[in-house]
Amino acid sequence: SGKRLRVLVDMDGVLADFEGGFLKKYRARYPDDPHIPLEDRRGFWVSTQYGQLRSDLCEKAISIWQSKDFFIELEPLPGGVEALKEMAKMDETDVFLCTSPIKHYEHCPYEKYAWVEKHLGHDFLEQVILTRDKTVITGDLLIDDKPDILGVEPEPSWEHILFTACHNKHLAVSPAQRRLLSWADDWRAVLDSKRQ
Ligand code: DGP
Repeated sequence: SGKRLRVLVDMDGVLADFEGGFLKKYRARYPDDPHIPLEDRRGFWVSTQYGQLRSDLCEKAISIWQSKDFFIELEPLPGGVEALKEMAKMDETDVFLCTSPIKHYEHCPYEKYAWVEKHLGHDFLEQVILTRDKTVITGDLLIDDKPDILGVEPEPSWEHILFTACHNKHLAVSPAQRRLLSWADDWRAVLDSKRQ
C-alpha cells in the first residue's frame, strides 16, 4: 500500500448535465431562434458554436448560464452522484470536486455549492475546489470533459481522464489520452491503475 490516491472530478459535463440543462432553457427562452441539437454539438464552448450558427446567438447562449437558478437546477448525469459517494468511501482515496465558475459570479459559485449539498450532502462541501486554473491543483487523476486543460503550470501533477460528452465524443484524442465513456464505464479500474 502506497500513498493515498487523490481524484479530482469536474462538475459541469461530468456530474451535472450542463449541455442538457442549457438546451432546455435556451429553447424555452428563445423558441423562435434556431438551436443546436446535442448530437450536433462540437467544441467545448457552447457560445462559440451558437455564434457560428448566427452571430447574435452567442450572447443569447451566454444569457442562459448567467441566469439565476441555471446551475442549481442542472440534473445529475446518470450514475455520477452514486459513483462519487462510492469513491469517497473507498480506502486510501481522497475525492475533490474541481470546477471552474463562470466569471459572471452573481449566482454560479453559490449555486455550485448548493448543488453539491443537494445531491451529495452537506459533508461533501468540504471537498469543493473552485478554480479557474486546474493545473495548479495537485492530484493523481482529473476526470473532466474539457479536452484541453491548460493553465500556468506546464506540467500538472494529474493525469487527465477525458469524460465523454456530446461535444467531445467525435474528437480523435491522442493515444496517451484515456477516456471514461460514462459513469457506467469502469472508473474503479482507472483509479486502481494509479494506485501503487
Ligand atoms: P469546467 O467544466 O469546470 O471546465 O467549467 C467550464 C464552465 O464554462 C462550465 O460552467 C461550462 C461553461 N461554459 C460552457 N460553454 C461556455 C462558453 O461558451 N462560454 C463561457 N463563458 N462558459 C461556458
